[in-house]
Amino acid sequence: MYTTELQKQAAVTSVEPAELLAAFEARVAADEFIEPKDWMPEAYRRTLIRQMSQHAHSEVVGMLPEGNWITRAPSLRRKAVLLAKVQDEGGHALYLYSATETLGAARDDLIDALHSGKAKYSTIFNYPTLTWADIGAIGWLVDGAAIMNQVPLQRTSYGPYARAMVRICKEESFHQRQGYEIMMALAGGTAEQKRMAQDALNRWWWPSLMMFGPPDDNSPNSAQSMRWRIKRDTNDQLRQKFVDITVPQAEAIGLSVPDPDLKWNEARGQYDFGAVDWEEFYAAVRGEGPVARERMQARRKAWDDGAWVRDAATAHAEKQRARQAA
Ligand code: BYC
Repeated sequence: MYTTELQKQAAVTSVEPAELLAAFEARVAADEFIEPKDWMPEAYRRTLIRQMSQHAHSEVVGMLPEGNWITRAPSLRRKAVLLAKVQDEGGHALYLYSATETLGAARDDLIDALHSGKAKYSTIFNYPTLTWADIGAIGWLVDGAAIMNQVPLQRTSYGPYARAMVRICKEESFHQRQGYEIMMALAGGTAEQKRMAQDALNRWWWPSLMMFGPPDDNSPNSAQSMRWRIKRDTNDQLRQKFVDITVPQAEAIGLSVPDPDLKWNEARGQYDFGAVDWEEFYAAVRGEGPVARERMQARRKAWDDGAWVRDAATAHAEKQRARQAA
């Protein structure tokens, strides 16, 4: 778990030698990447394990709402695209779990934490996907919000996390476009299709704004994560950017954002927007979202159903190892 004697000593005694800490901070300040074998403060390592594993869990749980629509996609083309997108999310989780393992975390422990409800995952995936338009809204808004958050993470201070983000962002960008294209088709279709698109936007808008996390003055982790350059922008900065980019996209396809207080502010060069319902957000964080229970049940069932695959893969690897040794 610990790659150098100094790391081990520092972790065991909780004493972080001042010169190591100073060197670490200087490297972060110089925008150098911190790599797995480098010394790092315990709290930095723990913060990364928390954020990266929760990010991985979000990708895994995020496969569920869209997975529900693979068999019901309205055409073969839509089905093939959705299948590829959901597979991409599984891949993102794998890169992120692997990157988290470089910090000394065991994958089984991370997965246990998800299944026992100890670890969080994004609140957004505790909302149901009621119509096909929700698949458009998820791609456009949820993946759109994810990109807004993840593009800066390509320059996060921990090397393996930053590099995982490069590939993830390329794929998320395709996901966002496929979602917007679904919304464009629906908004330009029959009156009923346009109504579906508007209804999906109405239901997904506010939960998408919540994805960026609590407001800055109520975000316990932000200040330290910004200092360590784990986070490169604050929750509120990213939320504002998302609103500014997304509102014109809604207007371009004739949909309206469900916020009576939304107004362009000429002086700021940004939109003013209404208050997010933070009570709803905290309830979802506590696992009380509309379909939170179903999501965790589906996740645990998938894990149990997949036991034979993991057993077979382990047996196969052992056989290969034994053959090579012989
Ligand atoms: N949901 O101090 P804060 C995807 C928690 S997947 C749940 O601001 P931080 C996709 C937070 O964890 C996208 N919990 O925290 C997949 C903290 O509690 P803990 C997922 C939330 O970490 C499939 C507490 O609230 N993206 O796009 O500085 C299909 C206080 O918050 C949420 C990532 O994970 C939330 N929304 O900032 C389609 C990005 N927000 O952990 C799409 C990586 C906050 O102390 N993560 N909490 O117990 C991050 O950038 C940061 O962790 C956050 C939160 C901005 C999310």
